[in-house]
Amino acid sequence: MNKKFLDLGYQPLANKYLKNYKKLSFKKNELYKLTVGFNTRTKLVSLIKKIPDKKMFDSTYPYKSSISKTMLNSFKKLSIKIKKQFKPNLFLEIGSNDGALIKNFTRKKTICVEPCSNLAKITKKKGYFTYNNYWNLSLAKKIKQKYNNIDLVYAANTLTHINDLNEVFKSISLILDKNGVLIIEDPSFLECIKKVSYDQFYNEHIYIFSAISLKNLITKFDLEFFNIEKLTTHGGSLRYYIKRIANKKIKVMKSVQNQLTDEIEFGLNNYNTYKKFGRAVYKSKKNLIKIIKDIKYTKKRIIGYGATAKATTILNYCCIDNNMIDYFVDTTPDKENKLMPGKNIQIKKYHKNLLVDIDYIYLGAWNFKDEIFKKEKAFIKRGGKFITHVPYPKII
Ligand code: JHZ
Repeated sequence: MNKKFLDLGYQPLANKYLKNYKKLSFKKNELYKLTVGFNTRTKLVSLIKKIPDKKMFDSTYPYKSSISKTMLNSFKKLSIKIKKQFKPNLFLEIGSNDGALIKNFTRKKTICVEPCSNLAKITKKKGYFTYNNYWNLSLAKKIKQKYNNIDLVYAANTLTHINDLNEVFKSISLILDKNGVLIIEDPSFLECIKKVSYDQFYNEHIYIFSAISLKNLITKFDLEFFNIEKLTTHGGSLRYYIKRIANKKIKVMKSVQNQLTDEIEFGLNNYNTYKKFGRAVYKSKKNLIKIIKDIKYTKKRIIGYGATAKATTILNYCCIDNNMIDYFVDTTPDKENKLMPGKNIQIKKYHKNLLVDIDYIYLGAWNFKDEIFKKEKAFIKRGGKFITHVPYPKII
């Protein structure tokens, strides 16, 4: 049974940046109720109202994984590990985006799957074989007819965006070699709850996995974890290494039980933990609004840094508009001169000069705090301050 524990109000689609301001309406399906539930049987956390994938992932999807050095480094490191440890014959990536990971592999040995045609075009242009498709059973059957030696499947920040998880894993199981390895990485719900990073919830993130819930899911497909790595990316993620249960050549590492134990001890099996998180979110909202209002009372200027999907949740839930935040800066070309979804806050193409007479910066991309702080030494040196809501609203 899916029991609600969080209500983030009416929210627009997170990655739809409009050029001109318009008041969105839920009657016209421009705003959707964003509520989150915990399934007491499967332990899976999911949005209660799910949006059809075609509405979210289309030919205008703006997010590019290559936009940050942090992600490029993380993918580079992983590619070295994959080549050394698994030596794959044929590598398939689900949700290859702009090829931030795949570019570390040779073209002959790779297959990309990407539903957004603007992104699929990028990897195609670079010479990587790319299926411009959603990941589903009919695509998996097509791939299976052509290839029978896919021994590594990888998906980062992708599977939690797909509604039918049973179909997702059935499809992976169909194409994966019997000794093959599946690697998945996604934000960790344990980290999300510890950091009260409720902005991980927006319409694209249909699910947030815990190791407990993912274990329950993959077991149905005769799959099991053999390693779980903790990552600092995207605010604290887990990288799950998965194999078929029947494959005894690969040993299951201690890290698997360690993660499961940590989650059980924290109470992730328990609905009360989720209800407590819901209350912490409400408190976080109130405190963030107070910080921003107090600053505005002193007539100081605040801008946003990183027009993230996550920031859409914050702005709309906390009712923050351009009376509070003057504008956002962002390096993504497709977000330039557009507005934060649901709000009248403009996004400007990042330039150092835009920070010159600014007193405070709200960190929309708090998950890249280290990278941003390194870049904005001059702002910090002259006394500029950052505002964040993670792990609790504060000025840094
Ligand atoms: P970032 C997206 O979420 C959507 P978002 C998606 N659903 C998902 O799961 C995650 O990515 C993985 C900008 N930036 O990664 C670039 C700067 O301007 O936190 C991006 O617009 N300057 C697929 O949008 C944004 O911040 C910088 O120096 O929440 C970061 O977006 C840096 C480092 C970033 O994901």
